[in-house]
Amino acid sequence: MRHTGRPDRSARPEHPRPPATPKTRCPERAMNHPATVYPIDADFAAQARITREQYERLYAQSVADPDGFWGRIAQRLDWFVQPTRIKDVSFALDDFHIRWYADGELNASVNCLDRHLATRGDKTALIFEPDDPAQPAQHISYRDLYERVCRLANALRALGVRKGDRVTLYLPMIPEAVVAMLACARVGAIHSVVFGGFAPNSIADRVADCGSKLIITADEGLRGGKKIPLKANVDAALKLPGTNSVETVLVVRHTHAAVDMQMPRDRWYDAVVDGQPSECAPERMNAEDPLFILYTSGSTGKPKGVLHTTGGYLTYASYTHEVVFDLREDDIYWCTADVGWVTGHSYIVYGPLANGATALVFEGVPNYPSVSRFWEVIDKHQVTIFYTAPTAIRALMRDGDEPVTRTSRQSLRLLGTVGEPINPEAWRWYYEVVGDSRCPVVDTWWQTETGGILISPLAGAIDLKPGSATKPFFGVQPALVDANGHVLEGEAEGNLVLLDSWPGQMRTVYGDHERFIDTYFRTYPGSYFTGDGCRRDADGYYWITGRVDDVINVSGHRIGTAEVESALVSHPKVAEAAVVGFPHDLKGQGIYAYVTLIAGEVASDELRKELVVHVRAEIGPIATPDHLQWAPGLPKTRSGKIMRRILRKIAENAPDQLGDTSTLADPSVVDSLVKERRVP
Ligand code: 6R9
Repeated sequence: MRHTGRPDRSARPEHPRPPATPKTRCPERAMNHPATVYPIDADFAAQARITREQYERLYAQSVADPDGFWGRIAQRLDWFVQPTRIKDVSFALDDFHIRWYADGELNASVNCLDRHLATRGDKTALIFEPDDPAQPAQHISYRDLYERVCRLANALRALGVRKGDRVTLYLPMIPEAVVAMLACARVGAIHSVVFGGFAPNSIADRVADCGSKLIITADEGLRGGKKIPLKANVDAALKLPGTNSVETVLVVRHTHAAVDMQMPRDRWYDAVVDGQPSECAPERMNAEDPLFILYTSGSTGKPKGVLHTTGGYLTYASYTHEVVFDLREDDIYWCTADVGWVTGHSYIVYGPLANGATALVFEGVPNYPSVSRFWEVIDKHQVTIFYTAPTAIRALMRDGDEPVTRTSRQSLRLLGTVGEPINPEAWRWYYEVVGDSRCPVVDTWWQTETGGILISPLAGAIDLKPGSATKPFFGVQPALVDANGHVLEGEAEGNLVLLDSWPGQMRTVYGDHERFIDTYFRTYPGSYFTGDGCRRDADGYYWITGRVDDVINVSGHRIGTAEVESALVSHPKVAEAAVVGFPHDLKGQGIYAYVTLIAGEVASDELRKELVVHVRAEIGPIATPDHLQWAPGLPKTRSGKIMRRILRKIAENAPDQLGDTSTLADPSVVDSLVKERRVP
């Protein structure tokens, strides 16, 4: 969003120590609550890649000898130059560095394509299932994908894109999105995928931050029968300041809608790709050369450009994909995420394709044309592994069992979830109704910053407890700390940190290395701070309780409260705004905004609607406030800091738990906010 300079949020420190008392949304997550255990399925374990004994042994090895372990794992990739330096990491603030495989050279697109051609050239790499089920699905073989990527990579080079240049991708969930990512990787350009649901201001911020030279978009997107004006949004974004770096916009013809083409800037994708050779020499990349930037929300300021590099990220994405999903050669694997999120990067594109898997790319939504769509697609393409978000499960659960049970789903053998804590009730429905009590569920905890899954069950090795992300992946060393930074042992609840690095870890915030260190390494010196609260039970299982910072997780999408606040205050009638999350049945968390108007402005339902529309236009529909309450005043300390703890309690409708309000400059504002609360 654009910053209007009013009011200044930069005063909020980036690394305060959050209280180690994350809120609990389900009883199983609370201390001392016995959880149901689903023992390892014997049939599954009999053929699983990792058994219980192997998990224990490999985990111990991975922690005792990271160089030996990760050196061996890196052999799964094809390298131009084999790495000999494996792990070179220090989280110490006076000697901070994170490097993996630093003397290795490789190319990610070669690993996802070229090396499969000899053995898997005709194997389907991507199955494309369009938004409209009446349109034909497409099967794209590894050879076909390779040729498409090479043609686009040649076109990018012809347009002047060189190693290290940034390219923004603003595309629907269509095969070209995958092609574009891999074509960037082939020529060494750093892609920055911007989710198709973001508004022009958000595109402009992300383009400006990384100085993109080229944008690839489509005429329109299509989701649930609705058209999304992607090209028009890019046009609007490029009128905003800071976007002059963009020389070229490539436009994929998707819906064939008429769009404005501004010559010579705008070019049709098919026109530049046609006639390009179907071979393209890959750029040799150092393992630590950047692969991509992905913007994600933090607790302060504008979204940060999370930067991942080539060797460690690809090793980690491909290895976790194989082990966590227990991948076999004939699997049909479907992850329902959008490539605009990290889940799409690691577990639709890089992990599966590096592993030579068949991945389904779905353009649509779970409830179009009916709420059986997911299950129909599973039957249609005989999907064996299905990976989705708790919010989708909760939404579909509302429609009852029949839309599920009228489909077969016999092909399924493993289910996964990601993005937010799953409540045990939704877990059980997923397990019993969707998976017919036959398919283990892997609840995978990770973050944009971590590049791949860090905590998850391995279905052949670890008993399942609904709602728990269970145990750390190889090489991952989680710890719980209290507000003073003391590491808690045994059964405990606290803030989740990671004591050491793993190859998929982000390397920096693009253009702001200090912000990277400040955000993740200064709160608990010597450890990476995740921003999540967590409980460890007596069996050593991890239960993520949710964010403990000012990040709201709406339907698995991260939204910074500061972003929504700055969108609100950019409206001329708004003096001040404070935004908090509150528990929401379907979305996990909803967005609750408190707004103080400029003196003389009159609160009305029309203005409330106008402000909601304004936020959508500034950021995008995912940031739509669920509730907007007029606040004649906000609870502030005498030094002027907003006490969000109190606002959270009011939004949660727990006015009896406001705690100490004595340090407020004017305690009476709290009473009036409680009285005026918007009852959902
Ligand atoms: C992959 C992804 C990261 C935040 C993370 C946490 C929440 C993700 C979760 C989960 C509980 C899980 N989260 N997976 N919480 N159980 N299995 O979602 O990345 O968009 O960066 O979000 O999502 O709060 O910190 P990202």
